Amino acid sequence: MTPTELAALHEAHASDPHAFWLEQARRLDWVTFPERSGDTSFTRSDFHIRWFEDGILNLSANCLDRHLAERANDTALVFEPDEPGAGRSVTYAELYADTCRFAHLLKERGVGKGDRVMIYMPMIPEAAAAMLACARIGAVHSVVFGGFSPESLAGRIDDCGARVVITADEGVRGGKRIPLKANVDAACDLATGIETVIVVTRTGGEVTMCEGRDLRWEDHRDRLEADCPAEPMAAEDPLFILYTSGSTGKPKGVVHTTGGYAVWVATTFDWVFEPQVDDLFWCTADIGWITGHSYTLYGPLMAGTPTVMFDGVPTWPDASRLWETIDRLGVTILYTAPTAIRALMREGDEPVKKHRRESLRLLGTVGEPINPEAWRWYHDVVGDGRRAIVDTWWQTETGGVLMTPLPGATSMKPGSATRPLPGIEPLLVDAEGREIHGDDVSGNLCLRGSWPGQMRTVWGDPQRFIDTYFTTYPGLYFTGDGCRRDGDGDYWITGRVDDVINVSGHRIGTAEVESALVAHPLVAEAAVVGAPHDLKGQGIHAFVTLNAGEEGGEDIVRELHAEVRKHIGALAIPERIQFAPGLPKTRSGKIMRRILRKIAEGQLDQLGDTSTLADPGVVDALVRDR
Ligand code: 6R9
Repeated sequence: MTPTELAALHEAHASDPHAFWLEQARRLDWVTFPERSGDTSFTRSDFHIRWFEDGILNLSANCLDRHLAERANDTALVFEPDEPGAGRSVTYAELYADTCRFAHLLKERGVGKGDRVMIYMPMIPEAAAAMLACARIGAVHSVVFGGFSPESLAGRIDDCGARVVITADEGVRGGKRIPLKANVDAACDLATGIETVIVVTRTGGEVTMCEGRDLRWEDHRDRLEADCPAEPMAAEDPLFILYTSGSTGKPKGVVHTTGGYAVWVATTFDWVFEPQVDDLFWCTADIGWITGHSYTLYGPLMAGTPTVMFDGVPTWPDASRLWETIDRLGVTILYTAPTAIRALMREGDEPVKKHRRESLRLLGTVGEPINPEAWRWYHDVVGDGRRAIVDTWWQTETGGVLMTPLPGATSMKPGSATRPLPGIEPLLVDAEGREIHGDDVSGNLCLRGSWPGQMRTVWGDPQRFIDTYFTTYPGLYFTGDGCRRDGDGDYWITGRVDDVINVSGHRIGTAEVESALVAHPLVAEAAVVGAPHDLKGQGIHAFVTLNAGEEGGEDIVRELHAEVRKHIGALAIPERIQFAPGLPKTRSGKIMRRILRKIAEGQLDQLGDTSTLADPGVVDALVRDR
């Protein structure tokens, strides 16, 4: 984009937002084009967020049907499995056919508009078809990352009342098998109401099939009709639920609706990546996360840009996996996470340099702040110093990118997401909720107004949505992120300011880890904080107080790891478990995480005022045992 084009977009939004948003909506195929754009109010008495409310459309038709006339046999997605080079391409016609077959199978099992369907799958083409099939018939998909435990899956099933799970026999990552179907079986024992489990064959590994409940995709695929009409959906009909960790309690079901989400993803995909005819787009995010929804799947499919579905890890079989794959497939845009960049940077330049990466034209990063050192390596070594980097800041809640430099229009700064996209109004506020004006300032990042991709509610708990995001600073959406605006007016996200830890770009709630730890019978109390980690960005540091008379040791550490793996998943296992005789508390009994954070960070000279503690002595013990 040129600076003039970007300025024109900002100007168009400022002068007539209604026309601006309807203009963006024209990117999609609508059954009925909307006359309304945004209608939002964040007041307690009349809270609502609606976009393109009178519009009617179907997202799966926008991803598939619209391409069939002219390019049915073009590549829609490229499956790149764990085993390098063992993948295949899937055309729009093929993806359309499988989507329709899945849609019929779901309908046969009684799934209709508004019903929730869980998807617990590896990154295989059938997962894309399953998601698109839900969208096609108006069912609400809820994808759960394969790294989450059966108990986590069960909690999500119960929360949204799903009756169907789509899974695979096993996943394969980094040469290791993941027992997805067995996990689903365990989840079904814990949850209520699952009537159907559809199992796709990935490895052919042995699984138990439960008569009447489970069916094999391959046993039905060929008999199912490869055509299925797309259900006309109101723009505000829910499209999906994606669970994400917050600062309190169990994960919340973030609800995105059809029209606004689709418009925002299509718009941002176009602005940020400027797709071109010969592009092959590779976003390494799993469909279990929002980035996988918006930019591995929906964004590129809507745009007609072939997209890579990668079912592996960047460091397997070796550190040149990404670069070897880029050369073999001819990838033009790579969109990945800082944690992957740091892990690969550690392996040196040689694994990168031995591949040419000629096809690459643009690099992107997402998920956590990127440290300038990693940014420079990404730019200089991976990008040979000549490819732009889009450092895209956004959240599960925002549906798509909100801040990023735009190649050609914004100058890049290593570590800064720079500027908001047109239509997005960030502001910084202080602890008292006052807006901080001017430049070279820091505060909590909020957003004024709304944009089409904004989440609509928390599934089953609309009050929690309002309480979590709109009460800290009334009238504003609070992101949970801290942020600096530098002297040039560019934004630098400094990380979460709430009790969310960003481990390798994955959001983990401290409350969830704490409740997993205290589930162990010997644990009296636990407090969990984030601490800087070279590769993961943040690691989890857990302070655990055992019951009186119990002594911490390796055995208990192992048991606590198992506890976290059971309740959440291996991704939430603490980096460090520190046994503590007591936790620092105020006289009213509140744990002072500020102090624990400083101890975990090793900033022992910055513990601040400890005089208000009920027992200042506990801090000395924590510092000593650190
Ligand atoms: C898309 C996604 C959201 C949180 C967000 C922030 C962090 C994401 C970032 C970034 C700095 C970036 N984050 N992108 N921080 N620079 N470019 O990651 O969604 O999983 O919901 O995480 O990730 O802290 O609040 P989600």
